[in-house]
Amino acid sequence: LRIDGATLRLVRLPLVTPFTIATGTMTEKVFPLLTLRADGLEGYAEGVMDPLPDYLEETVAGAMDLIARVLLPQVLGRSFAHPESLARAFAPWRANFMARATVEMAFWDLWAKSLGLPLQTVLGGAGEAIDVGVSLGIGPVAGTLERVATHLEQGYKRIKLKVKPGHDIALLEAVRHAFPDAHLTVDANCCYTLADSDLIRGMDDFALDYIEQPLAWDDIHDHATLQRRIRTPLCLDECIRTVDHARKALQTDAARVINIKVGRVGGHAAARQIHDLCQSFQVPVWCGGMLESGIGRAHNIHLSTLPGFTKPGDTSSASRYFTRDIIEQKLETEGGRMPVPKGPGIGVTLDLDYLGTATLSVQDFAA
Ligand code: OSB
Ligand code: MG
Repeated sequence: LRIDGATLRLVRLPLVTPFTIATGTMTEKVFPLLTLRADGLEGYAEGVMDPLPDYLEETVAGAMDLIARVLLPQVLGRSFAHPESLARAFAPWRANFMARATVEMAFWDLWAKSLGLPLQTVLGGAGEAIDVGVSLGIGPVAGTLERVATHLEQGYKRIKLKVKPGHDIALLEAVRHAFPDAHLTVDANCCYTLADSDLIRGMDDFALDYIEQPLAWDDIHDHATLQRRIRTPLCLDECIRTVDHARKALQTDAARVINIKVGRVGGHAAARQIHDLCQSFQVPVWCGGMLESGIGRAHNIHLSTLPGFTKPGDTSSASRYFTRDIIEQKLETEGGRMPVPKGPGIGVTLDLDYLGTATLSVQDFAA
């Protein structure tokens, strides 16, 4: 399949409600949106990096530059028989897995469309819908209790509470007391250190399914130490950017669950390898999110149909994030299940009208 053109947009979508995590508050989603073209078909993907290096080291500006100046020139006018050979073209570069994923994922969509198959089928997944939960940002405890109640009523399969120092044990006491049977987890986005081990051990009292990424974004070793001190399983997110990171975490018992974000690990090829590796360790995985638009969400949903994704993911209804999405389809859950978009590739199409309004810049590339 020869890539004969590309369009790189910078897109901005206002969020319905601000989203606060340990590292700060987001009020809008700004992201690179890439279109790759071949044989009259289009493949789409978005980058999951933030404007500032507050989740991982990548930034929107850095990724836009790398995609436009380095990665696209490497693939334009070239033929790739399989997405894995495209991923190999990027192997010499250091890190920048989110920028690579943007190009790699758009090619998976294009390649699946060239075969006339849904993305889930070419990835090895199956099924018409996936189980999802919600990720609730940091806010006053009373408001969080209300949001937990409404989302449980809507059928969401798991509630993930964002925590940070000073907004942790009291929150868990209140939520667990009000919802004794809820499937609960927490996500700390790296805001604790091993000096907080006693506090984190205190979370063992709340029957959490797992504690997500309590320690530093680049420190698998300290997570292994922490896991020896607590009963609740640790789930790694930020620490896992490559298959090798996953291997080291599994071999050292630093992660008993892994949050796979396809946009964080360089794309679907690596996401699937991490999934396979976790299966061989009998470690469950689930698909995280980065407040993506419908394009990124569709990719996440297809990936989530692989058999090792046995825990509910974060790809909840698009209407929780945006008043209007940049795709024509509506990605909404029904009783905590998100339907897999049908048709070739990711199965969703751009709403070019609204995309025009939401676009900050456009660059076109020809082979
Ligand atoms: O750590 O999983 C995270 C959102 C932005 C940055 C990091 C994370 C998150 C979420 C929200 O938890 C997931 C979503 O609803 O898309
Ligand atoms: Mg996380």
